[in-house]
Amino acid sequence: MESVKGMALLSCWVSPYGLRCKIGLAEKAVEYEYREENLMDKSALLLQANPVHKKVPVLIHDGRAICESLLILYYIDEVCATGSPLLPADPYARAQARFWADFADKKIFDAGINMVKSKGEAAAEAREVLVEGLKTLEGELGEKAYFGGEGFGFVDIVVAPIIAWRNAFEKYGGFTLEAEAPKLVAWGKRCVAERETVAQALPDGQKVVGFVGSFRKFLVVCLLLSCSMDQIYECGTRLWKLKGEAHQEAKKEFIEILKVVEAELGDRKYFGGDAFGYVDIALVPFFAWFYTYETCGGFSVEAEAPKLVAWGKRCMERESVSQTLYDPLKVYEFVCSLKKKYGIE
Ligand SMILES: N[C@@H](CCC(=O)N[C@@H](CS)C(=O)NCC(=O)O)C(=O)O
Repeated sequence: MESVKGMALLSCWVSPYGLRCKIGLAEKAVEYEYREENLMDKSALLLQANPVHKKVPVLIHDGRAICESLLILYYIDEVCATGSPLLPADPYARAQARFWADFADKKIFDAGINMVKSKGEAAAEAREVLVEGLKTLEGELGEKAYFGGEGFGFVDIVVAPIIAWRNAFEKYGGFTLEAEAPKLVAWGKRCVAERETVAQALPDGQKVVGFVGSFRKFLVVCLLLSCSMDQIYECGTRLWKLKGEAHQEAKKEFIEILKVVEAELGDRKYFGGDAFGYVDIALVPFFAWFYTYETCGGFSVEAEAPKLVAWGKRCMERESVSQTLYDPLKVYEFVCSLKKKYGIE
């Protein structure tokens, strides 16, 4: 593992799990290096440091990695003599703090993130867990200033990232925290007003909303992409393998798929906009198959989905594509040889 002297935190600015570590490190007055990770393109260091989950946050201390945000907080509390202790001294109070930290993970953050990542029934189920969790957490806070009593402590650190995620949870959950758990709102304001460690660590709630919005779009594209790729391949195979009615059905279905994919492209240059991106990379190999599909299917791809053909030609202007894709005639010859092998015709 790349040698890291002292402490380094690998995280992503929006990760609630990473944010609680930032607050904990600030509370312990620990000096450390912060390394922002791109979760779409994880660093070799992150993959080496957290080979099991490959997730942030990871704390690296003198070359050794500690994974999982709660374990990071326990660790810094034990090894750093600076700042104030994070966990209470009394064993029973410590056990209680650990209980609520675990509760916050499962019922608030895991549920909330599941909710914003899903749709339909799954999103509704996660929302229910989240809202129930928030109410239960509010019950635990009761009339206290902080979860541990008068002073800001461990459970506050663990839960604090909700202050930044609140807007996103509200937007995609269709509820307001003020209506469901007003004391938590007041607690959040208190944390920001009274603890610089919190105010400085947390990103703006609207920035988190923007991030979640883009992430949801990305997920929709991934879903469309994986469905389209499977469908094109499966339906395209039926086009050259089957005859009669089944062949006619495959042809109809194939043209429908082409139209769905073309509608997603719209008037954009590439699937992601002006820049050639991963959706283009994933779909463009089919462009070399269009000739085979239209010859075996008895239709013209250009007539059915002209924008898709124009997109394919545009992609072919890129050397990375033109040098990689096979000549469409070669693909057709290959399919003819397969047909002979399988005794089709
Ligand atoms: N239980 C873990 C959760 C960490 C987690 O889910 N991290 C997310 C970012 S919020 C991540 O790294 N995701 C990347 C991936 O799943 O590939 C913790 O408390 O540290």
